[in-house]
Amino acid sequence: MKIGEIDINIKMGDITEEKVDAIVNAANNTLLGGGGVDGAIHKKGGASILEQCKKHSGCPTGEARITTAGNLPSKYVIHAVGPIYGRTDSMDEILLYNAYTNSLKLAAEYNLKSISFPSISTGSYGYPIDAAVAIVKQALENFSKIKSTIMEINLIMFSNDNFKIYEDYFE
Ligand code: AR6
Repeated sequence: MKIGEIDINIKMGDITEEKVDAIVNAANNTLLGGGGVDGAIHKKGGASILEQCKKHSGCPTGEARITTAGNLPSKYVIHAVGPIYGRTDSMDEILLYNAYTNSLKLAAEYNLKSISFPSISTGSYGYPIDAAVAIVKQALENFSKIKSTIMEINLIMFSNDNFKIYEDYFE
């Protein structure tokens, strides 16, 4: 489907296998790795990603930082930090929105064309997928109104349940 000029693809898969300009990591404030997507990216991507992450000295929630992608097939990794659900009162929505929007803005600053996102915050950070998908769509719609180099956004789902929820919502 398209949102504005941008192709949006909802797919099942492992984000570490995406051959795109940038994959987004669901990172934490330290940017020093963890489990889930973060663990998979650092494990497959190798030590050069961690070396670059260390130089960023962390990342506030809702923001994003960029590194190259080491041994991964993408060119860059954008490390975005989503909120831990329920910790920040009414700030969860805006922080998740910011994590997506700031990742897209950073990709555009690097003149990138294609980017793949995991479902940020909906794993160990506990954000309900039905609430998250509405925020993701809003972020993509608003970003599409700004002129940028981004032509393709892939939303990579790791479970059939999440895939179906995304497909239903985006339709
Ligand atoms: N490809 C695509 N999606 C994946 C993959 C993968 N290889 N692996 C897991 N998912 P999570 P969060 C899905 O927990 O909730 C880490 O420890 C997963 O099923 O990775 O933002 C960090 O260091 C879920 O739907 O990220 C942080 O401390 C989604 O990706 C914390 O977890 C996000 O799950 C961040 O938690």
